[in-house]
Amino acid sequence: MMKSTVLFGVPVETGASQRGCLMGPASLRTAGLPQTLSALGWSVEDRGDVQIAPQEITAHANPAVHNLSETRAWIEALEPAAYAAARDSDLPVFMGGDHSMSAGTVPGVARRAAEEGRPLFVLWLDAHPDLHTLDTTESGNLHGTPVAYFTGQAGFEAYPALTNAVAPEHMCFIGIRSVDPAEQDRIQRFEMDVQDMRAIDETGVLVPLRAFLERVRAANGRLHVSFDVDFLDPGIAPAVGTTVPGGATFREAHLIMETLCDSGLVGSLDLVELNPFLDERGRTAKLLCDLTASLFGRRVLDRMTRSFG
Ligand code: Z70
Ligand code: MN
Ligand code: MN
Ligand code: MN
Repeated sequence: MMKSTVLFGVPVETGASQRGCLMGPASLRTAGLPQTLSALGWSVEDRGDVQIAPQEITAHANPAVHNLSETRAWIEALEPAAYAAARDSDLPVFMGGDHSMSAGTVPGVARRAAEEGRPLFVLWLDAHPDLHTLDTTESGNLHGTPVAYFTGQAGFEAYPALTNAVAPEHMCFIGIRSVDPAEQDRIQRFEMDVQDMRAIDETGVLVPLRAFLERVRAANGRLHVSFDVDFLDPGIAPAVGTTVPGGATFREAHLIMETLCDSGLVGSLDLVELNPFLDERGRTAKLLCDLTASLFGRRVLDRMTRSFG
């Protein structure tokens, strides 16, 4: 039976500090993402872009918070869209869009996991843990809040009520290298599995990744991967609003995607924070396509039939 993927675009940029992420889905399509997955033998259905209606401004007790009503509306639109894509295909891809969209996609996928009777695990590949609540964010950029929201922390009365939270112990973060004090407190309080860049340098990416995948497998879990462009080093992925030096290399990122592919555990993927306005001749969009291809089964050599040695 042919494996299937449902794609949709999320042209949201109201969670980010700079404009441009709304062009992310168009850039991924121009780079050939749907055709790349078809060529790997997948059945591909592109459902187009999710849209929201124009919103009125809503104030919040934290005056830094901005674009709150847009974020609410995106969460309300994305939760059912992600749920349906996860129900209808083996490995849906949510093409962003800034990272605030994961406050909608992850709960949607979590609802599907609950229906299957499986726990949802989330691998967060990012320079940032995105663990602010609406009360602790200092920038007010709501792409810094999705993980605190979908793990069920207090302080999200202004977001839609959460139906299916992700257990904090079912999270794994890799690539972290920019953490605010309030986020640091939450990481410690909830004993979340956070692999910062120092840990990656000490052990390589495979040690923590394999340990996490074993936990997912042992729990018969479903795995969602949320891939922020700033996980990558800005030298190979310039199309991102906040560049943080010391990111993942081309080879580390491919190795992670190939290992995830081999695990067979991944049930959904976010591609977020691509800002095509800042790209150089489409190179970041093309790199995201290639990394997604590795997750969908592209490999350099067929290791089963490699014959000498
Ligand atoms: C910082 C904040 C952030 C990008 C997430 C950064 C948040 N913690 N930036 N993703 N690109 O403003 O809350
Ligand atoms: Mn992020
Ligand atoms: Mn980030
Ligand atoms: Mn558990």
